[in-house]
Amino acid sequence: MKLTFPDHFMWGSAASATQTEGASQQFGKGKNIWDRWFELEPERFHNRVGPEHTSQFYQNMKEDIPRLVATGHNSFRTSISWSRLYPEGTGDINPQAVDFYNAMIDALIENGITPIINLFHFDMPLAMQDIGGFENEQVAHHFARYAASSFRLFGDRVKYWFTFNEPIVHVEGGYLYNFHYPNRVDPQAAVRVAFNTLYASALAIEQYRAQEQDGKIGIVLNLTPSYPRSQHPADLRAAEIADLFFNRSFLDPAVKGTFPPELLTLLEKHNLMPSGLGQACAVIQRNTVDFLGVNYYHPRRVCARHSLPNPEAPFTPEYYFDNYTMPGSRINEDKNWEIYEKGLYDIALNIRDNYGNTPWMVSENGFGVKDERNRIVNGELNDDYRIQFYRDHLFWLHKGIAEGSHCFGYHVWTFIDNWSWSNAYRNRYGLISLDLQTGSRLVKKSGHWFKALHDNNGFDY
Ligand code: BGP
Repeated sequence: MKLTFPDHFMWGSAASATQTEGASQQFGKGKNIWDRWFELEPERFHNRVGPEHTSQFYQNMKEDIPRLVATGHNSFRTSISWSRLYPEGTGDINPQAVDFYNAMIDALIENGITPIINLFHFDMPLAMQDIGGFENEQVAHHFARYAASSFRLFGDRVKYWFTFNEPIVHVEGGYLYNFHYPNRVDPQAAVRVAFNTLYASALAIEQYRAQEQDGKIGIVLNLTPSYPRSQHPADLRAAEIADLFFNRSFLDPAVKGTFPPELLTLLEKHNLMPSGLGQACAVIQRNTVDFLGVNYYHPRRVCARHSLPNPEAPFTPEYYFDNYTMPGSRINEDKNWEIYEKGLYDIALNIRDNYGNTPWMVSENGFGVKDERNRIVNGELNDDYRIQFYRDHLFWLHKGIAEGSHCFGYHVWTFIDNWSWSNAYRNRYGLISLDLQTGSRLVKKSGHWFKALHDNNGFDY
């Protein structure tokens, strides 16, 4: 069966500034929270590899961009590093950053690749974190100024923008579960950070529209469908609440401009509602997205809690459910993530039916593998497992599109194996394998397969 995708479908991959650029404290860049955390606790990074040791896109950009063409890209998402453009987060612009991003955008376009530019991928400038990060509403305004400058500098050529990548992740990591700096467990702060992030996103969208640039702006959300263990009312309720906290908390305000009333009720019940939100809510309501990016790696399965929660413990959404491993599920053991391709179809229909069929793209989907360099034989890396993963997800995506969901692109994570936060190079995801010692690049079998996928705008399934 030949699966063909809509005309002008966007094929490509996603990456981010801090994960690829290297030169993390050179060429005028200010520190961000990753530079700081690595200085403080290098042992929390896999093999003690920090943000300086990335694929060095800053220096290799001119050679790497043709590799995008060789691996089937007609579009590519990366981010601007806020602390490279504004070393202090606000104040003066770093002219070297302007030169670098101009050269990158121009080179992408010269190679026939549509640039999709994101403004924030977990990388808060340290100077902004030092004044409270998104706990401080002022930082939302600084973000909007940085966004407005980016539109003014690059918006003549960049026509697809994202404000944030997976904004719930810096909330979870930094303020609930301790896997990002500032490593706090503070639900009150988490809610405020989440709220001010949405406010910052809406302010940036407002700035974009004010510049009348004839492009589109959206947000990337990691929508992880919540599946109940069973149809028992308690399990169904658990799944509904997980969905409220982990998906609808950002999806509803981003697309509809409003928060799910039940989420607000739950936050009130736990005394977590921030005060003084009126004006910011109006900004969020007025500035919904033109389109969505959806990152999908794995589903979430939940069931009713087996024990009563401790009412005195710091609140986390798990107050209302237990995570659940479905017997018989297929797991990527290297990540301990379930593989469930149909999740992409369920997302497609959810957006079609409950979010006004907003245009969207798969902005990340990928398969991380440990010690993948050991699989190189005679100079080739035959990552058939990854091709299988893409094929099966694309089958379900195609079905969702055939049934009317308005998806216009599919990006994998990622282009060249890249540094991934505290996991560093633990899990390799690239279409191209990176030798950490020499920096040399090797196109994996999936990279060649992706080129054919792009050239045929589809594949035989
Ligand atoms: C996504 C992030 C990416 C990337 C990816 C893989 O959620 O947007 O930045 O890191 O996950 O992550 P890991 O290497 O930790 O498996």
